[in-house]
Amino acid sequence: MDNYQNKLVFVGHVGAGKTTAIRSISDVPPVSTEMPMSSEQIDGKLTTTVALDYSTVELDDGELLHIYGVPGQKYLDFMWPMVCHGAMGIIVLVNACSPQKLTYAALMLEEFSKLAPHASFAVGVTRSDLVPSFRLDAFRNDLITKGFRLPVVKVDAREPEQVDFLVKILLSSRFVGSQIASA
Ligand SMILES: Nc1nc2c(ncn2[C@@H]2O[C@H](COP(=O)(O)OP(=O)(O)OP(=O)(O)O)[C@@H](O)[C@H]2O)c(=O)[nH]1
Ligand SMILES: [Mg+2]
Repeated sequence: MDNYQNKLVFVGHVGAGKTTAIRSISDVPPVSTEMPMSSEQIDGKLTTTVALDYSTVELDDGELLHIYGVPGQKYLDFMWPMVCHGAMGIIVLVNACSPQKLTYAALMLEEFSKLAPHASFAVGVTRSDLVPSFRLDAFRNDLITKGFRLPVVKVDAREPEQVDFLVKILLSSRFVGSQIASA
């Protein structure tokens, strides 16, 4: 029987940085199925993950964390329950460049909190360096207004230290019991 206790899931829309984040912190070469983008490229991104990303990372205490990346598009939602089953943490990645970032984040949080009611949640905003007008505190407040009070941080998915920090925020919130709190 698999042990799902140490399962962490990254979810987000195309280009949110799931594959990049998982690569950044993996101890082993991640499993992912990259295919050329069928529609127009997004900011030079040439490939998209057609199924899941999967990898592992060893925590400081020797615990092995299983990390999955799952697409956030609604038409792929059949994958969500199996990936989320028993997950202890879910990180929603949103692309700061996306005009729909608030809608996407709220939708993901709503859907995934139903699928993994015992998981801890955090939101990572990627690519904020490309949007000088982006304000993290305003985004965090917008999520609170929509009913989601949880850790929200900027993260450059290409930077292992930043992704590691986000994972640590999530792991620490597990001990203080911060499932999604109603605002
Ligand atoms: N400038 C900038 N680029 C970033 C940042 N975070 C991630 N990226 C880039 O954004 C792109 C994210 O692409 P992926 O990691 O493939 O995104 P994904 O979520 O796996 O996308 P799909 O598999 O298509 O659903 C990559 O080109 C990263 O290098 C950031 O904070 N700043
Ligand atoms: Mg991907």
